[in-house]
Amino acid sequence: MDMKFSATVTLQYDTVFSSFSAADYVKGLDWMKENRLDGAELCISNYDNLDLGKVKAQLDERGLGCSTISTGQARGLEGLSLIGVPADVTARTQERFKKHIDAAKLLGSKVTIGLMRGLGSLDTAERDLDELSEAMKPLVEYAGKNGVTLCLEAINRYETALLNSAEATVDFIENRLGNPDCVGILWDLFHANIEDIGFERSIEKMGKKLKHVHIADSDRMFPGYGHTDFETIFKCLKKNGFSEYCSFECFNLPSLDVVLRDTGSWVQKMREL
Ligand code: LER
Ligand code: MN
Repeated sequence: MDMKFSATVTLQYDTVFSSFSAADYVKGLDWMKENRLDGAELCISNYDNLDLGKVKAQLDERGLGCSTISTGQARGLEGLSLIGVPADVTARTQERFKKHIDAAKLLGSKVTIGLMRGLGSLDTAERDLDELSEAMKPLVEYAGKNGVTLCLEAINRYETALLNSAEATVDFIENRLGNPDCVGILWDLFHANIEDIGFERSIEKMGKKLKHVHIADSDRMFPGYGHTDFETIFKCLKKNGFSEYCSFECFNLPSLDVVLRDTGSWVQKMREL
């Protein structure tokens, strides 16, 4: 099976990572279909006023899947976090992740665990990781029971003290979580450019644990406007049999027009490598 491509679209609150506002998300789905993407990465903050059945129908009508649910908005909006917060906030965060898992089951997608895991600090990193593995236990059990994959995102040191590199994330999954099948890695090429020793080395190290890729150049612009060598990375992903989603999560830079105009042809180029 070949790898698939998606792009970020947000359902409730605007984000710099989407080319469409939340109010215009259906236009975003149309654009993805026109540009022959395979699916949408959906930013969902909460389920209070969300008709998930309708969203699923809108994806289906366009032949689009959902790659993963991006969950981090509720950290800023509601202060949700798995660690470093009072027990009742951890519990509410776990409940929110369970709702994401239910939604992912319906959509046939994965669930991202990014900044909503908590930020930790350099001084307390060991304890923070213990706390995180404890807080993740019920989520891992629930995801496993429901056949949903949780994607732990490696995020650079300027945003969180926990799980910065691909290597650190592999180590956490193997040695602290007990290597469950339902937990994999979201590898963001922007963060990897800052933290990883080498792209190819990381792909090899992650192996089958690599479940989702975020596409952005070294400066978080659209591919080709920084110094990341995408051809080499994508050839290596293919050589390693990667058949999950690669999803655009870049700024609308150098311009919104460039992103809207060039995504389809860039994806085609990567497919043909
Ligand atoms: C989310 O996928 C991410 O990469 C973070 O940098 C967002 O703050
Ligand atoms: Mn990312």
